[in-house]
Amino acid sequence: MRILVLGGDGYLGWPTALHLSDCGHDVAVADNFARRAYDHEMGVRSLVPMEPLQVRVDAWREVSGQDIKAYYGDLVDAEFTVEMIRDFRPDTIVHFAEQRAAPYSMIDRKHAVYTQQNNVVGNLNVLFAIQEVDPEIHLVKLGTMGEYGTPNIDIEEGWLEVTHKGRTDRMLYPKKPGSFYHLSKVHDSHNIEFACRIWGLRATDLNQGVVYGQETPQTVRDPRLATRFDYDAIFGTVLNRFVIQAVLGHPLTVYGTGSQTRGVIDIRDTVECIRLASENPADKGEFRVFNQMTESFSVEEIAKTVANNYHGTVEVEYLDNPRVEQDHHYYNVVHTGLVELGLDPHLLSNTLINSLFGVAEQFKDRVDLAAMRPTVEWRTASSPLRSQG
Ligand code: NAD
Ligand code: USQ
Repeated sequence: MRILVLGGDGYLGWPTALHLSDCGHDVAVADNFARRAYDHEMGVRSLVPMEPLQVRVDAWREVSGQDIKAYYGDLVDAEFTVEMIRDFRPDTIVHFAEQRAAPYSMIDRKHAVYTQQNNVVGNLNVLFAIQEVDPEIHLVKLGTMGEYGTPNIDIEEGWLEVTHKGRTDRMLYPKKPGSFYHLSKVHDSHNIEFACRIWGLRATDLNQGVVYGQETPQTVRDPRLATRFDYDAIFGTVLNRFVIQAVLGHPLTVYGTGSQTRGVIDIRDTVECIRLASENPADKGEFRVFNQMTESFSVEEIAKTVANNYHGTVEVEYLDNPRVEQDHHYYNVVHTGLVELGLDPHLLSNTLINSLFGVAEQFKDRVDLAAMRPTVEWRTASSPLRSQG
């Protein structure tokens, strides 16, 4: 298949492009390097050093003999988006290219507006470009489990059968997201479902849980193929943050009671889920939703797993939760769709955590400890960043 990976320079987009290329697909990536610019804005950097995209692509050619074409441009630029799709003529578009950090979207008005503009307009441009160039193209879009929030009923895969006053309908599952970022994904889902309904497009929305891990079988083939490892309080995700904190002898920063529960997934399963969704496209006119997570844990359980697997002493610090989120809530998620397509999940095991400890040990001297403490407060409309105060 010809597969275009939007956001192909990112944490997940790059390893996904390598996995798809390794499986024999003809792959192109596109990116505007916004993520590298946020690092400059926040004064942080990936724990693991990353090469520029062109060096990565050249290294992959050297290692595998496979070419990955690279497009540089912004999806918010409609002309760029449509011309790129016309040029590459993909069978499938995998769309990762959004601002993805909840804390970044909650810094202040400017960052909330940027996040929603970037994500919602970029996604709309992709939908219009598909309709214009070839409505048969299958869109595989990265959504998030955080679209649902933590309702007091089971979370289904995107749709819910509702009986109300004796009548029944199949409706989009109600959403209760927890940040302006998560809200941008809800808006995207509605726009995609509408495009499927009115234009007959085919789309898969992958509501992914929190990703952990850093290495895949392809990225370890050469250090130049490494993907990023974010550990700072804005972009770092919880398990990866706890791993580097343990290695540094820094207390694990559990927000609130740590009883809030999230769906999680290993990065090696992320790339495989994308392959499965791409090779088994949605039907014409179908808005298909999968919950892309393999297990759920409370934040406290994640902290304990990391602490129990580390050879040294690990402390846990319970910080006042800077976010507004429910604790001690019900959480039961249906996530059978991708397993039915063939996913054989890697569950959170000692092996994975141990390999992550190894990565963190190797690069711990690159850590900026000041970037570890949370600075973004959900309850205020403007949070001072450390560079400002
Ligand atoms: P990332 O920030 O590392 O990668 C996103 C890439 O998209 C970056 O390289 C960025 O430069 C690019 N990009 C952003 N806006 C763009 C635009 N307008 N035009 C072109 N390129 C643009 O993020 P990630 O962790 O790889 O996440 C990828 C996707 O998966 C996101 O949509 C995110 O919401 C979703 N997701 C991530 C996680 C996670 O834990 N990392 C979990 C669930 C869902
Ligand atoms: N948390 C801590 N301590 C920390 C960091 C986080 O207790 O040091 C807690 C948070 O309060 C939250 C949970 O851990 O309850 C997850 O936080 P996170 O920062 O790891 O993840 P989140 O903000 O939810 O966002 C990440 C990705 C995002 C993706 C989402 C999937 O950045 O792109 O959409 O995971 S989900 O959580 O399913 O919505």
